[in-house]
Amino acid sequence: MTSENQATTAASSQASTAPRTGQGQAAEFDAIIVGAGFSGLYMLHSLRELGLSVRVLERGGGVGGTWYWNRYPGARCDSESVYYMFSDHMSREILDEWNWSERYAAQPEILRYLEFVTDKMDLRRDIQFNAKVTAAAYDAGRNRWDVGLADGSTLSARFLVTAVGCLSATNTPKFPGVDTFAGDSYHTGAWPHEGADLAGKRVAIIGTGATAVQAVPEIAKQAAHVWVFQRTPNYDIPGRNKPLQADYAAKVKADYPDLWQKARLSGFGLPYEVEERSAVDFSPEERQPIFEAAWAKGGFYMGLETFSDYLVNKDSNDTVSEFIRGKIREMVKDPATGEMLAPKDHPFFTKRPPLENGYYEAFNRDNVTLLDARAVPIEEITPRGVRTAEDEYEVDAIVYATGFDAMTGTLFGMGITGRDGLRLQDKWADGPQTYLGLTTRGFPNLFVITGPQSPSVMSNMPVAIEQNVEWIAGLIQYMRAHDLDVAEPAQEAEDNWVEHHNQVAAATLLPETDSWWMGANIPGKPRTLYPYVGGVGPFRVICQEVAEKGYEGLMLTPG
Ligand code: N01
Repeated sequence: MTSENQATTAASSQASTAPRTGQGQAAEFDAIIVGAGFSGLYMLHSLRELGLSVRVLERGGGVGGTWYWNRYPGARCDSESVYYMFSDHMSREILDEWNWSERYAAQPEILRYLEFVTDKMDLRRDIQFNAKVTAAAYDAGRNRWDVGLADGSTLSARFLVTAVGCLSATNTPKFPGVDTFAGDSYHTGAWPHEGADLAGKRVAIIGTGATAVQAVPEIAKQAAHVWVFQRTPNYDIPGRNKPLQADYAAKVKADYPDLWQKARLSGFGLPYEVEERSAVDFSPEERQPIFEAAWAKGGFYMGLETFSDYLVNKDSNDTVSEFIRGKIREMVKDPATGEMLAPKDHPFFTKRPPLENGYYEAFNRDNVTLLDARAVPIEEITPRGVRTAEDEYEVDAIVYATGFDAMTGTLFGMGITGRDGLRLQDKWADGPQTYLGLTTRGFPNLFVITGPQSPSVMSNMPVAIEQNVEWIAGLIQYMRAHDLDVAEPAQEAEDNWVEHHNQVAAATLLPETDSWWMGANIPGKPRTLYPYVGGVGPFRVICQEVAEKGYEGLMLTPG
């Protein structure tokens, strides 16, 4: 832990919102929130506004969540910075005051932003750092959640809100010999705070997802040689990162009221101009300039502002997929490497398309070698490096950019137990069962922010998070106003939501592709689409209607 983090921890140990504690009893709160990233910070602010006593439990030594842990070289957001922040719903003042330096902010700047928000909103005093939740059990008799920490202490609360992020449980494949490597091993999602010295080193990077696409160009600049082990190539779109122009930033600030509203009602939480049209209704000559314009603009415009049916129409998707393959072949000098980097086994956007800033160019360097880990899989990790069926690559460091046990990994790791001892992982053994992705039957007063079956990762995250948090806070406010103590979805409401979620998923091309969105990256994980793909705006409307009907679908009862 850094000295800065130690200081933070000491300061935070004095929580301000006075818990009710008797001798030998657990500290009692109205609400416990797990996680101090974007979600946990806004949830804390919202519940404090309602006058609740709240404790945030954060396993890290500081705020930031994703941005606290993911400190690998090149880490930055893939949503444009001006939309990757809290809206005026958190604070108009912060929105006005904060200025981003780049089109896509890098990790240190996003972390600084979250620390700024934390201090500005005076949130730190209710956050307990280095507090890893190991158990959370619902006691129906007391209508309370008892929460146990790794240090043996316990706390309890009426409401338990998980704000643990979608990508917080790292996944390191169980290669034989993984623990025998004599050099340095790093997972991008748990990067050392003091950094990793890769200068002049021989480095193996395993994985080619959005993380590796950011890390490879930066590591290649320092390392003696980099071997990239690619199992599946992706459709990487140019990010075209650049310093943020002051006049552009000023215009966005002036337009924020409209832009946020547009983002909230959009498909993916971004205020882009989406034209309802299919690529197949245009001739190749008509499509080309549309593709070229989006390619030149950079960012998710390629997926969101060209044609609107890529996820439901394979023929339409084929046109954009072929366009991107052509661009990749153009950018990479060695034709064989370019061909290896061109994805052919899945349609565009059925895996999360990474944004690249120098990824393809990195393969034009003499010190970067692409290896086909699909054709020649990694067989084992040895004390010297990585061994495939054909060769052993002797390296000084291995970087695992191998992703996460997304969306359920961290939740299951917290030991959540509901009514009658029901464990969350048992209830969801065949896949998540939720009502709106926010609640699940058998777990009264448990609320999940950006959980499975809500838009979550299918959205620019802050927009999805604000909607989730405001809905949960609205429900708690409603319960207090009506002297209701217990909220739990009715079986029928939950069944209907799961069915709707599955129907929407089945109407898309997404289930065909092996992706972490489908749970396919973790052996044994139920294969289902984890995020809700019906759109951020439509989801918001559904949730609003539920609230307007007195939280229809939830059984709300006095304690
Ligand atoms: O993880 P991934 P990630 N042998 O799961 C490979 C978000 N994000 O950390 O595709 C060999 O996408 C695996 O291969 P394959 C974003 O939502 C956001 O890169 O399964 N290879 C794949 O190439 C993103 O989608 C930002 O065949 C193995 C890679 O490891 C999500 O995080 C920035 C393997 C894992 O890719 C996750 O991205 C970065 C094996 N045994 C990331 N096992 C922002 O913008 C796995 N792989 C904020």
